[in-house]
Amino acid sequence: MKTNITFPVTAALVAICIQACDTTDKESIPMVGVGLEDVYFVPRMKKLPLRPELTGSSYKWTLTTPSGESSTVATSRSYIFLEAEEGAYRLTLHITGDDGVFTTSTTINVVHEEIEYSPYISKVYEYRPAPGQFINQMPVFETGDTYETMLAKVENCIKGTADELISLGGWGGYVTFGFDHTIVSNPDTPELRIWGNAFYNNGYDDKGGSAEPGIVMVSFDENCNGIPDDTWYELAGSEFSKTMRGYTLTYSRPATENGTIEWTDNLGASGTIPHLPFHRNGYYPMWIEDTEITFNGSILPSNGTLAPGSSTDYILESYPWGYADNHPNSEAGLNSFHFINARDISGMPAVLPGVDFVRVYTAVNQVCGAIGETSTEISRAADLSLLR
Ligand SMILES: [Ca+2]
Ligand SMILES: [Ca+2]
Ligand SMILES: [Ca+2]
Repeated sequence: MKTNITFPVTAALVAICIQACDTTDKESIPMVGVGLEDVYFVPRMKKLPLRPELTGSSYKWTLTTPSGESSTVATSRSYIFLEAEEGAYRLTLHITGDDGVFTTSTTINVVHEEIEYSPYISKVYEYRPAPGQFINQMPVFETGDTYETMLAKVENCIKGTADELISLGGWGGYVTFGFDHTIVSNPDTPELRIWGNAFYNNGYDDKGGSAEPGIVMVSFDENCNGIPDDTWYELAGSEFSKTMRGYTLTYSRPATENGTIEWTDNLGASGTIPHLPFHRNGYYPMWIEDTEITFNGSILPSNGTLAPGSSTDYILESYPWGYADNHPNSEAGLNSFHFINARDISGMPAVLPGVDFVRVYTAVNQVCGAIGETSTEISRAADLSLLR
């Protein structure tokens, strides 16, 4: 490789595009720097997307932290700077082209946010529950409600510390939420906690009672548009090796509001969610006009078993770790989630710089006698780094 040869451009012609990547304000116009800025300022836990206009055959971004540690952080043309710790970071980009290597550097000052972040959910993006005994109840559907009004109700339930449970219904039903900042990945400790309503039965030796495990998925807003339209990753839990991916299930609207819910899956199986005598509401989401609802995802083995000595009472056993609504809220560690467990669609480990969107869905497909279908509930979530 030739050295000591610069590109036939000057630094003034190199544009590092700066896009204000604030998921709370999609209207903010990207600020484009023409010429290389010496200094940038960005709040902690906010993304700073960087992309040179200069084209090369390869790129290398090297970051030096405030404590002086240097490492290569990207070898792609674009790089999204994201740091949780305040301080001055030195970023260098090497672009290799036909005529040699062009090098440019900048200082990025990570500063404290102007308005203090909330550790808790700030926005609910989607609520797509499957049918279930608590659907249209948690939250309550009222005449005139639409998808938008139901979404607002769900947000009121789980935003901040409101702590009102929402139900996701049977297998596949989900909710998608986010925070007022990016939860930055931390290889050393779990980053996310989710609250539900699981409990252990007294007198039962193993951990179990009402565990309704939900799979947690995470996504990084890599196109910086504030919308969950990016790649999703499943957080592997203790049952990952027994999890079947690529499961698809379709529920049909019953002929009458209080009718039995029928479903079919992509394995050729079919079944029902029977209507329980003590939950008289309709089980099919009443704001959904489609006559079928289809979900895709992973399915966990069933966790319901008949209680010892009983022919009617069920124990829903807790899986060891890695699922929402699977252990009581008093078990903080067992309701915490670590992004190092992210897996891509083929089940391979994936490294995420941070998480902007979290999705939880009911992960078992079972009906347990008089307690009916198993349905994940959640009431709150938090960025653990802001609770320490
Ligand atoms: Ca996006
Ligand atoms: Ca439930
Ligand atoms: Ca539950």
